[in-house]
Amino acid sequence: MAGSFTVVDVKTAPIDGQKTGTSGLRKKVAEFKKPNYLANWVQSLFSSIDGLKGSSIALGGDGRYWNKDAVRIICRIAAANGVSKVLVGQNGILCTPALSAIVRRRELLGGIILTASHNPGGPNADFGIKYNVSNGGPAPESVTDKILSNTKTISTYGMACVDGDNTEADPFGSVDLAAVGATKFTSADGAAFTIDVVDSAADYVELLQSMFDFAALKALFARSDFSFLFDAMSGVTGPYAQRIFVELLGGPAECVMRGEPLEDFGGAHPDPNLTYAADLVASLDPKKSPDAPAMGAASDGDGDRNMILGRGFFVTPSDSLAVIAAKAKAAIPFFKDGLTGVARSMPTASAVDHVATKLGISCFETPTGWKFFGNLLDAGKAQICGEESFGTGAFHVREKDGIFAVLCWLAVLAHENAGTKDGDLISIESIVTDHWKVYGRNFFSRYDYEEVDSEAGAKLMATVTKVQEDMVAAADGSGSMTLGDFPVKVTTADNFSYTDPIDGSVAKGQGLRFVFEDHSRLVFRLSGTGSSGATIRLYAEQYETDEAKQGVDAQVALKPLIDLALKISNLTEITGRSSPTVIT
Ligand code: VG1
Ligand code: CO
Repeated sequence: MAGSFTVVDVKTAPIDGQKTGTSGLRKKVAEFKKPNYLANWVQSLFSSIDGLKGSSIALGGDGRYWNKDAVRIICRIAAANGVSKVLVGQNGILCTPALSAIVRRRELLGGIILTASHNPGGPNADFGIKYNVSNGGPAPESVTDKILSNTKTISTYGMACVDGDNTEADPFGSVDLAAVGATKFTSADGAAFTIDVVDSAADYVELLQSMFDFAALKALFARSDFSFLFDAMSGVTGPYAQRIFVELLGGPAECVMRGEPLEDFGGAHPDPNLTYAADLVASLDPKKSPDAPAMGAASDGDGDRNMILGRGFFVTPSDSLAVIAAKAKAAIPFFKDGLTGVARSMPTASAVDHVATKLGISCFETPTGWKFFGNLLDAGKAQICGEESFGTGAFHVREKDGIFAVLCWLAVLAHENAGTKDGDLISIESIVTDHWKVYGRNFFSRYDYEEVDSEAGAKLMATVTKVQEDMVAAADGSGSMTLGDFPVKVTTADNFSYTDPIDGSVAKGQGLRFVFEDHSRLVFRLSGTGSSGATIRLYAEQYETDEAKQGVDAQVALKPLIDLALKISNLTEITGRSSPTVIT
């Protein structure tokens, strides 16, 4: 089938507040639906990329409300801007790591992801858009800064229309997004444009199959002492999980819960953590569920986050990263040549640092957000990366990858149990506690105060900055400083700044941190992914090498640090919040 279209320049004016946050532009659906809102941003994006004319790009989203409408609008703007082909995931769906895989494998110019990730979906909830560059990773700040400046000066955007008199109707409306296949169109001045609807899973699943020993994982699934439960949280990963855990690994159909992608995620918050995946957590708790599976896992709305659970045991993302890095070479074929480096975001607990030291490899500390790992991965300086926010990934794509992390843990379990008899499964809990014996335990917790008033958020950061300034001013030159009457001295009190070791770009103001002499840390930062108000994140970490003290509950171990943080920041008074919205 073929058709034709005419390019029309539509008049518009700048719209405030279109700045890309930690991971794309995220706003309420109502905001995105306002006239020209999406079109302004997309045109500003296209105006900032080199090589757009004649290029091919990928497009897909997490299936949330308004996903398909946005796909249609973006195709029209892409055609008007001279893009020659848009590869759209079937039904407009692509999980974030799958989009990254497609961009890389098919050597595309880039890709657009429609997601607000773990934020709720639906007509009254959130929508989001993000651009990934040719390495498959989120656009660096040099690109997002250009997009922002274009949003401030935009006066027209291009739109493919049926003809100059009919600017409403979609000239590509005949394309069935549910049917895989390419449809060609020609513009009035002879340019060709193709919408190619591609299988949402094929490239990505093949990539994962090439990285892991699926036969060994299948053998693990076949053991009677192993069982597995995956919570797709009604997000995008359901069909991918069905394909991998059920069809390829032989798990029972019930091993995927909430496997059907829903536009509003069933009204839930598709964020894989102890609060929002409470049903999964309860299913893994042997006190509540006597038949609790040996392993549980969940991923978020767009499939880039993961949570790993053992029977009655939560693996913190920081520990997960450290264990995967420690076992990668032996347990995962993709890493058989070993690692040259690992990387973690600054607030992430330093568990992986101890592994890097032992392996004699580099360990990089980057600002929050996956875009900062891109250069390290491209340059081969790091192969595995992670964030405390349930993000784990490697150099196979340039996004964090939820299902990849789950496969890593299955591979670790399969490897550790290669010699055990059915019935004697070495558990996830014992793998992690054994890890602590060797490397020490990094207790970690994050307190989120969501949607506080923006002014209160700014005031809190100003208060903590002042505390830091006063400490630094009072420093006696001995290299350590005092924080109130806290018994442990502070060695660093600053606002984290990062210089990219590859391109020298500098990212300032990435979080207020206090590092203590015993390697404990407190970090304060404001979220860059919220759609309204401010979300304050408080991170606490404490290192414990004494085996006898490693079994304590993290909240108990971290209480003195958290109390200190609340006191010095005056958080309760400034925000009016006596407790956080979410603790992870
Ligand atoms: C949060 C996390 C960060 C993560 C980002 C995107 O950002 O802290 O680690 O990379 O979300 O994750 P912020 O600025 O709100 O703290 V996702 O799953 O939204 O793509
Ligand atoms: Co996500």
